[in-house]
Amino acid sequence: MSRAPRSPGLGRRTFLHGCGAAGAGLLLPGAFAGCGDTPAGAADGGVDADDRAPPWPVPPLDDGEVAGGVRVFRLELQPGAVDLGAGAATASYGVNGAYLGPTLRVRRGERVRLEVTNSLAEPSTLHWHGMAVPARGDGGPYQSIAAGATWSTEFEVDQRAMTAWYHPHQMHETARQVYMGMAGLIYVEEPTPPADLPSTYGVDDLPLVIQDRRIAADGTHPYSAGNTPAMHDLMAGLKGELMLVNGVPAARGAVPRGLVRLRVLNGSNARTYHLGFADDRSFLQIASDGGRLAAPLPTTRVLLAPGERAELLVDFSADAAGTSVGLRSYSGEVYPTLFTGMMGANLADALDRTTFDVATFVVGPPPAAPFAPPTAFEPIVRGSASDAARTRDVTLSMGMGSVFLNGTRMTALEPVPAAISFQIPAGDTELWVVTNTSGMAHPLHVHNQPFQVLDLDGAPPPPSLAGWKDTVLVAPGQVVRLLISFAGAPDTEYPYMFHCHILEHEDHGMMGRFFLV
Ligand SMILES: [Cu+2]
Repeated sequence: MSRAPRSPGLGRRTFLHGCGAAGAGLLLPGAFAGCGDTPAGAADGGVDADDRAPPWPVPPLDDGEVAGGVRVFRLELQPGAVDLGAGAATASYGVNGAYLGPTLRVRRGERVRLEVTNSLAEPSTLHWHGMAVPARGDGGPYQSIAAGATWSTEFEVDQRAMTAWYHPHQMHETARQVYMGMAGLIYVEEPTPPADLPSTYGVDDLPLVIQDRRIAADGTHPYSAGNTPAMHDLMAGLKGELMLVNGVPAARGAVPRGLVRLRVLNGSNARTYHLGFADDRSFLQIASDGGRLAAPLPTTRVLLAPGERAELLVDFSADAAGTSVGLRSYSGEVYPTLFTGMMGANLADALDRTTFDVATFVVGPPPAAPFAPPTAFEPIVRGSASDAARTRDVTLSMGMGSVFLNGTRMTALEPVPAAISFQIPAGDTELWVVTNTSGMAHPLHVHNQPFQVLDLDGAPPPPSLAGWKDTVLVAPGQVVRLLISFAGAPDTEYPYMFHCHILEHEDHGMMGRFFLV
């Protein structure tokens, strides 16, 4: 197993913190690359010079190894133990480490092979969320990897620059396996990095994998061995009050006193975040799930449901060195639209109704070469309903202590009810009318190709939803129409999946499949 290269963001103080935990027999998630060496790049970005803040904790960056014209990544699913702040060991799963996994960097136009070795004592998978891949290489529930086995997929990267991610998609076990810690980011880049955006990993291009956890004083959680989440947690989706960013509780780290690019993934099982800064500063949203927006969007909030990503540009140049800037979720502001009626009120928790802290940025010295905020991107050609060859209805509902998709559930790989097993001619464009009749919001994710949100309750999407998406939050009572061009090769043997990305709902069968034929 090749070691992922160290990222420049893992500097001296992170490793000291991690080493202390490792000395006690635990691996701290921030200490992915182990202890002992200080990366040469740590001082280059200037972020390590501030004595009051450690570098921003990031997963290691993995560029794979190029052999025979193919960029090969070797990923191992493995058990571990982490201290998530309880002061006790939490049994975990990770990818090439104890918790989470490396950030994989791939480039448009190149061939990539992903080799996944399952060193767990149970079957699992890795799904490439947001990646356009052949159905048999999608890493969904039909590509289960037995304990001890190695599975691989090879494909050409043929999509825009964007931020994707990977996580297990094992039938009925996704929520638990992700909760245990298996997830990581995939950076899809153009062949040459963009000159107009900060893109030095771990310095001014920072991943933020946001997860909430419910960890007891003894380090256990509702998915620990021997535990089963309560029915209420399965219905609401398991939420907790401990915020992790990149696997680190109360994440805090330095950023350069300039323009910083944040690649934010909501990697939580069930919680939706309404992110903004404690001082309500404006920032630019530059990308949604599927890549750049049509133009940088000035805003003070970004709503992220489980599975969704956003890229943000935050300007710290006007902040004095040493200033702490909090990242928060203003969840209470969106509570009335995400939870309605008696059912919604019952499925929300205290954090869903309030504002809470997620992470803290500490402003360090200015960068050597400052970036100017971009003012324009390439336009996005918007499709229309008349582009669709046909219309399909997808109804998300809850009742009788369960979740439903088109009135039924996918409870096994076979047989699958016809209402949630679609045959779609490859190359066709379809209009999906997604209706949520329940009292809580559901993020619908469609595998493989991105889609456009045509409208929400008949109104055109706000700019944050007008770019390319692969996961869309559908509010209670809302009707969201999606325009999806099903690119990819026909395969009548292996399907792609679409499902609610509240992982407990997915595991309960709020999921369907489609074949490209
Ligand atoms: Cu759901």
